[in-house]
Amino acid sequence: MQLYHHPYSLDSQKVRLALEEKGIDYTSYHVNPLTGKNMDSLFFRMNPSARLPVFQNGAHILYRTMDIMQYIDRLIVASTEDDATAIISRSVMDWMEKIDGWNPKIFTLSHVPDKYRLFISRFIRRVIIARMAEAPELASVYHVKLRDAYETEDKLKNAEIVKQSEEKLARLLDDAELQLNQTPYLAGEDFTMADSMFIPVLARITLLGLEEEYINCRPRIAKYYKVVKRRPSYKVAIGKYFSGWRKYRTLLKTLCFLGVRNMIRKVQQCVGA
Ligand SMILES: N[C@@H](CCC(=O)N[C@@H](CS)C(=O)NCC(=O)O)C(=O)O
Repeated sequence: MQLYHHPYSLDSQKVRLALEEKGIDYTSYHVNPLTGKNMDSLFFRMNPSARLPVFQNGAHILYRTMDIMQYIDRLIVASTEDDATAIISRSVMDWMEKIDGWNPKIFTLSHVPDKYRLFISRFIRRVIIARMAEAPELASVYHVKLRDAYETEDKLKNAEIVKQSEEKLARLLDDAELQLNQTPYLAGEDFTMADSMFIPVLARITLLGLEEEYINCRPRIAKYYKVVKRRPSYKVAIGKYFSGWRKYRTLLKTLCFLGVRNMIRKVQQCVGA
């Protein structure tokens, strides 16, 4: 089994947590969307949405996080005698759908300083155009991604869209706070797929430095977050990349790559001029 993912991708974190929790072994391929690696024609041919994560088991390729999560659960069913322990229950599924219903893109980008966001957005648009020239037969699908990038910039200028995304997150967190007042985990007494999907949302809030506003004011979530961060799965899928100085190392690697690329481009422009 192969997983194409990146530590920065929130949906990738959901799947990696689930795989760790279930003890499923897989080959990991990093595809950094911030450096446009998801636009490389080889990956793009397999996955024209260019979105992460992608899960492959032989000829079976899955592109939607919800599908991957359910597939992982079915893998466990197939390998255990006790079906009852592995089939996703209605309440777990309800939480998974609710969490999946919040798209972190606008929320995340609206909290990144304009200077960096515009730099990366411009860089990715250039990557798409370059890849389009290399693989003209994929031009129409690359065009969709280009349009996507412009549309995202437009959405970020629309205060109402940004507010809606914040409000949707706040509602999700309020519901979770109510639930965690009654049970230790989102869907009951045990850690489930719903928790694997929820923890990356909390980790994203932390990464953006918004814990005070979104987590600490909700005491049940704050307590739950402390508990789940002690799980080995959290350490492998998230903590390893984002705790303490490692957070800067992960970011630095991306920034170095972008900086060097930018420098090369400027040199090429000078030489060409
Ligand atoms: N196929 C995914 C979509 C996941 C998604 O939007 N992934 C983001 C990272 S968390 C991504 O790959 N963005 C890069 C892009 O849209 O080009 C799903 O249905 O859950």
